[in-house]
Amino acid sequence: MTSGMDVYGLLHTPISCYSKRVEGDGAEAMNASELMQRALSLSEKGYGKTYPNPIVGAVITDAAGTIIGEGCHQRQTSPDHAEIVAINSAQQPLKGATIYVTLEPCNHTGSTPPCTEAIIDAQFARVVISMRDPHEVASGGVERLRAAGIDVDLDVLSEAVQFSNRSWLHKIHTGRPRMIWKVAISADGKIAVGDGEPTWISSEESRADVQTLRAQSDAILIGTGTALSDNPHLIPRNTSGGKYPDRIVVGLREIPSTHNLHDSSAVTHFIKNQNPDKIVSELSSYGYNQVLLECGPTLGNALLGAGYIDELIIYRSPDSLGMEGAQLFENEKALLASAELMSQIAIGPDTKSHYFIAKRGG
Ligand code: AOF
Ligand code: ZN
Repeated sequence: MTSGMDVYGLLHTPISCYSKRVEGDGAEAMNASELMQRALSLSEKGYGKTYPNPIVGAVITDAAGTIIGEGCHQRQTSPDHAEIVAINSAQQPLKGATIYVTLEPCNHTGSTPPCTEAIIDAQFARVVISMRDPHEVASGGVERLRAAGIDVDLDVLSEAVQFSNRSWLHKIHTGRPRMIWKVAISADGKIAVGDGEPTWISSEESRADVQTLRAQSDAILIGTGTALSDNPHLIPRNTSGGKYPDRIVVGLREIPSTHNLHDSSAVTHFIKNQNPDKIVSELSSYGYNQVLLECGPTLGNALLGAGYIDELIIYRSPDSLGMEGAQLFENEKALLASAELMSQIAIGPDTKSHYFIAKRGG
């Protein structure tokens, strides 16, 4: 178990932008891993804004080690890859410069020309890469750059970068989005059973934290039960605008056209099916990297039982519900014992625990 502010404790909280700037003759130059850390921080600005593409950041230094350009990929506003955004931000010639990029530069013509060609044309001396690109269509960048006489270093900060891009990597490897089930439960593992009115178990602080989770996801999924009883909007409150996550409503019941989910603030897909395989196959067809589940126990446990939940985020309040509540998980003790606790932090009066369902390497 890890807790607190290590790299795994920063889940869904972008590592704040590295502020150390290099001045003068480069005597205090940031080392390769510090520069890659900066590229990683930049890439995280893309969370929720790049699907079906990965998050990618890039930093350019001159021969003295001074930062002269940087950028990240934000597909919703521009198809330009991070390398091109960084190159375009530089105000000086790039001959002999080094580019630090979190993902191997692409070697294909897709929405844009190959980044390898732009790097070769600009006469970079060195390319430092965190992780290689497993996406077949774009791969081969390292070989292309080396063939052009450019020095290429690999695997700088690769564990942290792979972790930050785990949803996209998961999609590339499995063909389906990474699914994160977020739940709020009482100290005794229960949810309120009520009269249809939304009942908040978690604190205001936890509910504010959920807004960040929403903003960093490509889609938010609920069942028709939640849609009918809570009439949610599912729009993150603290984003700087841009496209909001798609809304996915699963189940057979009709949602009246007056409900908030029918408004035009975000795309809504209605999946009229209760079969976990069918639900996930439709989600996969949309190309999402990450889907946040805010559904109730029936749908959540069905997807969990079918092996489709990859991560669990539990906001646990200090209060017990006793007889007033119903157990959320079918067998909480067994579930949590077999999961991997990645981080545990206090949020207001609540405890936020983040689990991976399948243990890494297990
Ligand atoms: C990105 N941003 O900064 C880098 C990417 O559809 P395309 O043409 O934009 O190509 C997407 C692929 O390009 C993506 O899956 C990844 O393999 C590679 N590199 N993609 O979206 C970037 N460097
Ligand atoms: Zn590219």
